[in-house]
Amino acid sequence: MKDNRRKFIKQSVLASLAATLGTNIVFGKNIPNGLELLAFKNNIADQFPGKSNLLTVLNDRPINIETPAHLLNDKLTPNNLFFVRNNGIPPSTIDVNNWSLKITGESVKKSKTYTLKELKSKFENVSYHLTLECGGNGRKEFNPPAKGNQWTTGAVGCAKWTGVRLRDVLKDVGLRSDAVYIGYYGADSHLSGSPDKDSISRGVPIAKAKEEESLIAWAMNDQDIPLLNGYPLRLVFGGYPASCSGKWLSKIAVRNKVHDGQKMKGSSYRTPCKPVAPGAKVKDEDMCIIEDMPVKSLITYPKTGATINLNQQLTVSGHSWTSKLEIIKMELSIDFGMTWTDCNLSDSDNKYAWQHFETKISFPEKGYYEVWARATDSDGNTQPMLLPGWNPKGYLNNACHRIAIKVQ
Ligand SMILES: Nc1nc2c(c(=O)[nH]1)N[C@H]1C(S)=C(S)[C@@H](COP(=O)(O)O)O[C@H]1N2
Ligand SMILES: [Mo]
Repeated sequence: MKDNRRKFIKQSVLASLAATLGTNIVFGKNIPNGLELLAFKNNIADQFPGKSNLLTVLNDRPINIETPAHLLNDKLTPNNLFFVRNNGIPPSTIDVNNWSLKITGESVKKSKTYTLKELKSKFENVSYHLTLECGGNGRKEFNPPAKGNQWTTGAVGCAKWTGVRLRDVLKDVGLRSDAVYIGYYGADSHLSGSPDKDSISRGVPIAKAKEEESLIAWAMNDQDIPLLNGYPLRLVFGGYPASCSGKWLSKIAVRNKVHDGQKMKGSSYRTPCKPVAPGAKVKDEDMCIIEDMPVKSLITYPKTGATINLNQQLTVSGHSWTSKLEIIKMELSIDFGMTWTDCNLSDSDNKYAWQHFETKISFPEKGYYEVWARATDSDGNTQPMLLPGWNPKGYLNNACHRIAIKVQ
């Protein structure tokens, strides 16, 4: 029966929608008046330059966007799918021709400033595949809940980063023997708009700064870094929480003490030095700065909720990463962790690159299953099946990733 009360879209509107989509809308004449097409809903690309519509926006002030697990299946995460974690407001105008980086602080012999052009020409240009993961990735699972962006699994990505080694630049500047830490400053502004406050100013111990893979980078996957990921210049430290990898990098201070910039204190990027009971109040002096990120893995194919037939084998793929040398074992379970099957695992391209796993699995009978994934690294660290230790801000959740599968 025809519903005559429904009002349909005008022919002229339909034509313009089709033109925008670049294709014919097959049953377009049935579109009710006022219905917003899904293709135009939540148009992330308009609001957040360089980012795909398929990402999940957790917050728009500051901008925090995560990547659904099934969109992380690429070996290197494309720029438009890479997550965004901002603490403040990105710079609105960027004069790339006059961009400079100042290296200063108590522990440099003399401050020195480099233009972007000088950095590119003066030092060896290098590329590494480096995984960046926000310390708060997986926060959503903690109980009692932790305040902050409720990241599920998508505050992680691995890209090819190109730039110069931080250690080459520090050597050129000349450090004093008392240097223990570096702290970064970026050109983004504090949410309050106050010019005297940094949105974030974190850093790493000097030994981490001097690692071979620690970069000052200007390119991501052979393109300019997207504005929201720190264009035109950023730090990249694999293996440490991504909060150390300063974006819109304008200044580095070489410190003779642990850097004391914005978000280095209190419960920011710090966890209890010793395990505590869920919900416990932890004294300030009992909190330690997060350094190495824990071993972890992610199933990126199939998407959770997939249905397959009993006579089919299911190909499961994903990535695993660690702050240690490499992942040496990758396993899947379909029986809630009672038994585990080894997966094929690729070598790592370089330290801090994620490694890819793929395997085919079969199911014994029809019904509901969960596929769980567990990585083990070269130091013997492995992932907890359920939640790891609770901490006030919900950092470092490296529990096994799970997807739901229905076999029919
Ligand atoms: N200048 C600046 N650098 C920053 C941030 C920021 O807000 N401002 N956020 C940090 C945090 S908490 C994370 S997790 C990473 C996120 O990097 P991405 O947005 O490129 O994914 O950038 C770090 N570097
Ligand atoms: Mo972060």
